[in-house]
Amino acid sequence: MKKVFVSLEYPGEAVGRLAEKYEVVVFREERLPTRRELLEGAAGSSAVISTVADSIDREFIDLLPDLKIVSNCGVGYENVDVAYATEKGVMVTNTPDVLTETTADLAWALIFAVARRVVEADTYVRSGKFKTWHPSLLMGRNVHGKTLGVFGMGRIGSAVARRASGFGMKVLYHNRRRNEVSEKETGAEYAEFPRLLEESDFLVIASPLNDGTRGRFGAEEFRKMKRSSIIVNVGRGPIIKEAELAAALEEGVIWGAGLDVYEKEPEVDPGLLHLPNTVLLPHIGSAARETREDMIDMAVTSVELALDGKTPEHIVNPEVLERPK
Ligand code: 8YV
Repeated sequence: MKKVFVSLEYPGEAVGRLAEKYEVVVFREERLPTRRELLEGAAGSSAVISTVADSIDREFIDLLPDLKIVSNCGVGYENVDVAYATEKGVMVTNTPDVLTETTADLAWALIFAVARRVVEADTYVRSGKFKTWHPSLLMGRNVHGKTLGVFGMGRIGSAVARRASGFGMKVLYHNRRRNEVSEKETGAEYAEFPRLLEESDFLVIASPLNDGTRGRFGAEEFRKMKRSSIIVNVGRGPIIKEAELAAALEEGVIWGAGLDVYEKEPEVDPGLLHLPNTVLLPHIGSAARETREDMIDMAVTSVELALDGKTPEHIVNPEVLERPK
């Protein structure tokens, strides 16, 4: 019987489907597996359902001679050495689309939370400080009518941009390539990177992590942004140089930040932790129950298809099909 390893426990019934046909081993702790637990748990597997936190590297792939598919439960897959997997005839799949709108919603939750100081205000009430109303109490910044900048106009960036029309905002975006479909759909205007920095009131990072985006936002970029601007990151942590962001926020170079992802996740730069003008979330961009169920369902379907000798829909290395295992 073929073995499937699932590196975390997921809500919903999808993983149960696999148990009808395969030996299924699920890492059931409420924490991530250590490297050793990952390698031991996955040993002998034909399929692995992994997350962004599992490093699916050469060592991992070499230890699993029967591996046919790495089904990464998430849209990002920079944790997988895709080139090596391809070389070894291993399919890699991800779970796009189902989490697009959910992650875009969270980007907006961060925009509002930072701009209107929602977390600070909640803490203020809970800690018993709300004794009287005052006109300058917890003043934030308007969102409506401002300029939204989107860095990374893929599925999630476009969904973030689409929401801006309800707030009467102008939308600029920067992307490796122009996205004319999105321009038509959202009214967004393509901007070179310096213009995006200079004109955005809210700058949302929604791009994947790659050589072109790693470390793209640092002290120099923050200095080009408006002092009143707010940066939001729902993409990947290492796109921002976190210590430089903490310094910029501390010194008032920019006004605020909302982060869902971090440079060395789950570590957070200590410089950010005491800043009132930041809202820090534990990578919950796609963490809505329905979405999580859809993600694991998609990841399981990819495994079912691959182990049946078929081609999963969301294969990120289709060239592997030319060199089947
Ligand atoms: C996931 C994400 O929760 O899809 C992604 O790329 O960052 C999140 O939606 C995470 O990747 C789990 O693997």
